Parts: sequence; C-alpha cells; structure tokens
Amino acid sequence: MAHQLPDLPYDYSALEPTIDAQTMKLHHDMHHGAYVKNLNAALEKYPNLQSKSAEDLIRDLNAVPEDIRGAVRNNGGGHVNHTMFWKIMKPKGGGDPNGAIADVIKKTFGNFKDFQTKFNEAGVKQFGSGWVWLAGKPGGEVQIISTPNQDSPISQGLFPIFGNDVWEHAYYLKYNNRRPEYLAAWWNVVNWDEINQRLKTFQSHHEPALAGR
Ligand code: MN3
Repeated sequence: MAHQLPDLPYDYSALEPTIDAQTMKLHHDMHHGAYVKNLNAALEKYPNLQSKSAEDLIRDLNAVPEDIRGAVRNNGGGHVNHTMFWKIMKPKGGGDPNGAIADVIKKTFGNFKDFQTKFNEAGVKQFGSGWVWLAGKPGGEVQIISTPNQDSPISQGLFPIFGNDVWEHAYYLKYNNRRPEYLAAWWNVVNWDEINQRLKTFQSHHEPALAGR
C-alpha cells in the first residue's frame, strides 16, 4: 500500500469538549481512512505514481492521468489535508499565537482578533463542504483563502500553513448546523507549536514575508 492512514497523535476524546470523541473517531477512522483507501485504489493501475508523495501528486494534477485525476484530487487532497489537520490540533491547545506565526499574523492582519474574525468569516462563507486556510504565497506573504471539497492550497501553488475543516462531518454531531459556533470554539484546540513548524517549512522554501521591511 502506497499511502497509509496516520495514527491520531492523541486519544479520540483528547479534544473534548471542543470536538467530541465520536466525531474524532468517525472523522479519522472512516473519513480520512476512506480517502487513503480510495487514493490507493485510484493508483492501482499506475505503479509509477505509487512512489510519489500525496503532496507531489496534488501539486501537479495535470501530470496525473485524466481517468484518475478527479479521484487523486479528492482523495489525495483529503489525505494531505487531514494529515495536517490532526497535527495542528492538540489537547489544551489554543491561546494566543506565539513565535513567528504571531509576528506574521500581526504584520499581515494587525492583530490576532481581527485575523480570527476574518478566518472564521471565510469559513462560514465557504458554501457547502471545504476548508478555510492561512496559506503562504510564492512571494512569502500569507493570505486567508477557502477551498471547496478537498482541494488543497498546494494545487494552487500555495503553502497550507494551517487550515480548518468546515465539512459537516467535522462538527455536525456536536454543533449541528451551527458552523460559526464550531469555528469560534476550534481555536481552543489549535497547536501553535506545530503551526510554527509548518511556517518555518514554508519560509525555508520561500522569501520570508517579513524580511527587509
Ligand atoms: Mn474532514
């Protein structure tokens, strides 16, 4: 099997009360599990693509054979997005951002509160299923974007510094149709240390956003 479902880095109940254990179990085992299974199935008849990382597959979707392009876009994207998602959350997370991400947010959005408001608004406005992101641009700056379905910023040439899943499967059992409530609560489980690691990876591949200003 080329791609494997990563273990959750904490128990199913670890993010309660923000995210309930049943949601975490279904979300990780069934939803993420299905993306991995379907990605592997799509790649079955293309052995030469099986050694490519999921990130590399979705980075250049035009290079993926047309008959599996949609499956790779959805399931490769789903695999990459969720692999990030579990890590950028943690029990007893949240609070104000620290380190480099705090600086980037302040310089780009003025302050953390305004950034949160804009991020949450973009998540609320994403029609149907999708994600809201803080994405890094090739020039080194960052922006808030949303994407439909399992589309990744990687496919647009952007770097996913972090994102929140606004599919109903991420929140419906606990928050029902109240997506804004979920988006507001989600900051309580954000893992700023992991996000700082991802920011560092982004900045090592791109011109640092804040250098020389
Ligand atoms: Mn999901």
